[in-house]
Amino acid sequence: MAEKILIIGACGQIGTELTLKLREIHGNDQVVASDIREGVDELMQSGPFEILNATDEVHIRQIIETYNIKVVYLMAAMLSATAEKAPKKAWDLNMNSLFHILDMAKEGLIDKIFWPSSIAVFGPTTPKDNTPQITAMEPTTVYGISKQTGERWCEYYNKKFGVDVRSIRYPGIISYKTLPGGGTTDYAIEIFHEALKQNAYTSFLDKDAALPMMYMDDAIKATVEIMQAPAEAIKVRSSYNLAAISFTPEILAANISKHLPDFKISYDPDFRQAIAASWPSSIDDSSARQDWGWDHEFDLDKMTETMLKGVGQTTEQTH
Ligand code: AKB
Repeated sequence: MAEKILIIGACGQIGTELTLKLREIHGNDQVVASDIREGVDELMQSGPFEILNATDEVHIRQIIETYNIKVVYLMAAMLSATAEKAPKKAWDLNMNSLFHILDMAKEGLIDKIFWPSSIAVFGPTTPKDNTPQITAMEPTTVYGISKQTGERWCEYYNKKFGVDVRSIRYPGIISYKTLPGGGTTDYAIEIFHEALKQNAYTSFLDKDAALPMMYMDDAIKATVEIMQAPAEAIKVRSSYNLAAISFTPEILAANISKHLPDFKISYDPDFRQAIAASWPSSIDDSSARQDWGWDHEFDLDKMTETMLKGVGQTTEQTH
């Protein structure tokens, strides 16, 4: 029988699309979605759902035992910008949820874990361009510190206890089905909504703040592929660098202008600019490409066209 899957944080930006994809692959009843709140109709109506606080160890165990879960995707986390406003709460959520799942795998209750890391593990002392897999990592945000610490614990549980935990350092993920929640890279989504609503956008990052980004379909493809790869192919047990496209707000705006010639961008950087400035501009993901065959499909043009179409359709539906 196929292994049952639990997604914790299923209603967030990545969790929503990941749940739908895993239900398509494994069957709706095989994939249990959970979150602290309910999600979009498509997710709520397509399979089992449980309200779950990711820090509630007793409740997680209960769900895992009830559904006989063998694989967990732990997508719940407080992202970079929000975490700066509630550092202790962010640390509590990001770290305790991970420990609960790692310990359940150590006990043999579950067989496999996916846990997302982020480009936020890097900091001002990291080489900015083509950031290597192994390099200086001195994150300056609470979110980055929690992800770097999490990576160390994942590797430790793998080496010491044989826990099969797999991870990717997501760049900024761009999508339209569910809005992102409190990240520094969120401008690259807001810009599409505002461009279609009022032909103008004020960016909270500087015009030349280059960051690594990826369209959602590529992020989901990577997540599914790393989990399907044979265990011996996954040589990095902290987290893999992953890359697709890199651009600045100015470059993205110019690309949107190809479709909306009157579109205007202005800049009013806030505290998120300092976070962006501490992160890489582009990423070397050759380890992921070599070890488990990662390859991206969406370039800047394809992503821009898909976003304009997708955001346009969702806006029409809500009016
Ligand atoms: C954020 O901006 O916090 C996230 C991330 C890069 O992990 N999108």
